[in-house]
Amino acid sequence: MTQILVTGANGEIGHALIRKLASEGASIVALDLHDIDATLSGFCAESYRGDVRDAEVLGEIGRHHRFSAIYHMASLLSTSGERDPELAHEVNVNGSFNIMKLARAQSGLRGERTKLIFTSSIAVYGLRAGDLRTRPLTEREFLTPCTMYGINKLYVEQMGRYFSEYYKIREGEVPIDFRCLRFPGLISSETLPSGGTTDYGPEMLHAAAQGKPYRCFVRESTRLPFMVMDDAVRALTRLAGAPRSALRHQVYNVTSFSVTAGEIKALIETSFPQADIQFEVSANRQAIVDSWPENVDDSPARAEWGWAPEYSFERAFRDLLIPKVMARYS
Ligand code: AKB
Repeated sequence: MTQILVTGANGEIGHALIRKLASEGASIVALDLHDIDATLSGFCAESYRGDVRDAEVLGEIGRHHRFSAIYHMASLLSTSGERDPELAHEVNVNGSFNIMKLARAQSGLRGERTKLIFTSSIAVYGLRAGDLRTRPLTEREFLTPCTMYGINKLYVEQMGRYFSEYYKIREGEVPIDFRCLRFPGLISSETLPSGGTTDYGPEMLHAAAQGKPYRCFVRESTRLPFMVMDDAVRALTRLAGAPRSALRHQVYNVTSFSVTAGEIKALIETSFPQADIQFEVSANRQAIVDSWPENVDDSPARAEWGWAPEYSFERAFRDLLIPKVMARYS
């Protein structure tokens, strides 16, 4: 039986994705640096504790399973990457290279292309002072990232494209089927991210729901694209399910709404009027978000595989996030 491997299983996206894949009847193998969360283990056929940098663990996984698809999410995020660029490079690049080798081996063993679904980010863009941040960027412009994380993501995008489309050195080699989404900031009611620079969005919400004060580390006027986790997971599974013949690209932007930190605060305050949210800007983290676009153009995803978010800004907070965090912390 073919299975699906999920790396970074305990992470934000991993949590939501595993539940969704399990609800669709998939047999899931989970990989994470730590023991799989108790809340997830019931959804997985098997789970491994291990590091994507460890070729031995990946070799063992590859010997015991046949994967039709691998969702590769294990990664250090942008702020963590700036704190330790060497570790970020090891995990985000060398770890991804190991996963790519696993996908290639699986394609060979199965005689069929294993899908490698990779989560990239708006961090691949690098705008500088004077560049217009308001125009939605296509997948091909301003690819001059200013963080180690963005550089790592961009490189893995290119490596995936190479192994998917160009690497034909060995006779009879079956290429991988690389598919990649560039995500904006993600907001979930279930989990909190750690080490990212868009974290202020979800952190503000969870702090307000718990009655805790929150000091937002970017300016009130900072505008970035965001998406709720439900839409992110739908985008991933929809891209994975699209027929290869429909796809003309390997890398797709997806987005839902573009809002300022002040607008997020104001909407949260309509449900949590006592929320103590103030702005105390961190120059380093502000510089990171200032290099990212205010919006991205996701028209290729819409045209080629029917992407459309279900949640606008108001709907996401009023109908989904706020009721769920209220129930969670009450
Ligand atoms: C981060 O802030 O590092 C991530 C991202 C935008 O990829 N959320």
